[in-house]
Amino acid sequence: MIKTIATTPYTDQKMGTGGLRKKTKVIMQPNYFENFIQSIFNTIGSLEGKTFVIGGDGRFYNDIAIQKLIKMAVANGAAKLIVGQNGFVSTPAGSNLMLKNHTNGGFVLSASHNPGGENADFGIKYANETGGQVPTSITDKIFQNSKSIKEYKIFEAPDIDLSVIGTQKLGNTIIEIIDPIKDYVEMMENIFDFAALKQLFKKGFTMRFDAMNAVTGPYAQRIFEEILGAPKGSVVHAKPLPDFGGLHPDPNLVYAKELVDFMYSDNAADFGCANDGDGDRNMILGKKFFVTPSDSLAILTDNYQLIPAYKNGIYGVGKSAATSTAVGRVAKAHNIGYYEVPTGWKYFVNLMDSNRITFCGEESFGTGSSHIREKDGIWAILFWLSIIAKTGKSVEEITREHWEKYGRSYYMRFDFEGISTETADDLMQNLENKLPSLSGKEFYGYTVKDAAPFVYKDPVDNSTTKNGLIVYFTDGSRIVYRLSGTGSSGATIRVYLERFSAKDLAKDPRAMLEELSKAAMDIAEIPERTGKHQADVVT
Ligand code: G16
Repeated sequence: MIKTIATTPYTDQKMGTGGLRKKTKVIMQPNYFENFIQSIFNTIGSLEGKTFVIGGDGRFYNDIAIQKLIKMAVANGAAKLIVGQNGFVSTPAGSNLMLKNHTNGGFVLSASHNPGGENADFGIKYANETGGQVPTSITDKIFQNSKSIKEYKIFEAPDIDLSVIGTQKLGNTIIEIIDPIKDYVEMMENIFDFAALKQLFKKGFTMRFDAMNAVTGPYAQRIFEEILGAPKGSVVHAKPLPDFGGLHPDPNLVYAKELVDFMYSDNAADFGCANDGDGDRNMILGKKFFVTPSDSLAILTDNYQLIPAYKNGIYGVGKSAATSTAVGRVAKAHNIGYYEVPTGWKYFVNLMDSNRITFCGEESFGTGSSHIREKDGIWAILFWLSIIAKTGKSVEEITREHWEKYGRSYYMRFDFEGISTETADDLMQNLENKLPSLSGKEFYGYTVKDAAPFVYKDPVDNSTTKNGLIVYFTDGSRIVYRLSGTGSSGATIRVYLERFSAKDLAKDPRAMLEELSKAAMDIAEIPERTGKHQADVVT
């Protein structure tokens, strides 16, 4: 039976860079989740005849939220729901299901790389028929709707058993419970040369994949261990847990420490990698060697011809403005399109749909291609393994040869966390106001060439987005400042540093960027305004 429930609005349901992301307890407030979902349904109009994909990364509250979501979609008249078995679907697998089944979009319940648990974070990523997260024009409408919502609809019924694969009906809606891994594996087999990868492992190649107790463990076990023949146990932290076993499932040098320590030990595997909570991010390591995400994007792009799905050519490549310019040099050499967009994967969607780009990436450990409309952690790993299989070279050799050919962008990101929203907004406003006066000024040996906000005009829908402030120096170095759009409380200021060297000086990025980081602190008056003399997280 369809029930209409009266509700009162919340005023904080604005989606950020990666959907709606909040403390779990905020989402658990009475009607909070329901209000948000109904606001989406109200915004997109009748659900009649529409099909959605539904899943999540298995974090705490996933099981309860998914039942509510299914029953609300039924009450609102959806024709069909494609649901991952036990409520699990990784973000890239979800995007694939949306595209493959020609759906109207879907929901992945995840706060991505944020920690999970009752005292941690929960989130909702909402995608439309593109298979990618909706543009700001729609998220703005959903937010407006959420501020005046008065009722929501839910179908009254016992919880659905999500453990059994097959089709059932609830109200007038068909509910298809699927194996969320099968279609994803098929897609990967159509992109990469699996025979060559099997050969690689046959020859004794070793890898460690850290799934961080999050959604991709079972995907990785199926692909790398069962299909490609990597030794059993190559995938660690493989069982998805509601609190990720206490891990912070963000694959970077700070949070994937166990993997990093292993890869820098004398027992290291030939290849190390990790994914985040919902499987869209990746980290790549060689023996005692780390590849920055910006370099990874450049290296994958340079090697596209080695992959069967791309060997006939790629349209172009996109990167977020904060990502290093390394891939720009590759795009130039290959004479392909090159686009710089604001932070957030949704900005790549129009570029992919209009055949402007094939590959894209962000410094925040996201890499992907137009096979779907989200970034894809396992795709990036299979790409790296393919390069290794085809060239016979190690991760370090591949990267060093790349620097030899194209020069090296020394790159680091500094995050200043837990700052009050007011302090962070003031800092950014003050910096923006003084940008025009910076030209010609010198900071620790670096002279400012130009400084301006980053403004993006989408070539497809002509919308403009302002995101971050960039200071350019005369030697080609850059500092990018922006506020995070994914935090669940307070504000995070991100500062991105880049320094180009035509030759690899084989130096530690920290040493190469020491003066530039001092300049970054001074220019934005970070110590004076935040009381912080160093970043909380450096990646
Ligand atoms: C962060 C990253 C972005 C990324 C976003 C969403 O956003 O900096 O590059 O697009 O997370 O990523 P995910 O889908 O993995 O959560 P922000 O705004 O916090 O910098």
